[in-house]
Amino acid sequence: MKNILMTATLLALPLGVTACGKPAEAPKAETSTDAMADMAMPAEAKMAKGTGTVTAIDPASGKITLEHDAIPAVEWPAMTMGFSAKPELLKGIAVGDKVGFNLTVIGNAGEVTSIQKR
Ligand SMILES: [Cu+2]
Repeated sequence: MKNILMTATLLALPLGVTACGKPAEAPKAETSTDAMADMAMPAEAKMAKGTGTVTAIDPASGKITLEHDAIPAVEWPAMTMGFSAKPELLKGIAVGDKVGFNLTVIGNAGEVTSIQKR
């Protein structure tokens, strides 16, 4: 009986954080954790357009959370997730706004490069 309970507990473990798109790619050898080094890998970056609703925003730290519609260009289903964005892009944007936006996507992370109210 004890073994059955332990098995059930293991199966109930959370499967990890929600992330966009395909399963994580195999880890690549990286010698630097510097953000600028990551940005210097243009082969990994994809451009995408999306639409959605702002659910949280933090202009001071350059973060925005969007409940976005599906983004076929990067094979993302609709979901709510956080993006980085330059603080000046977020001026005039508020929680609840319906927006259209452009992204630079690297792996499962996206940076908003432009955003407009719809
Ligand atoms: Cu997403």
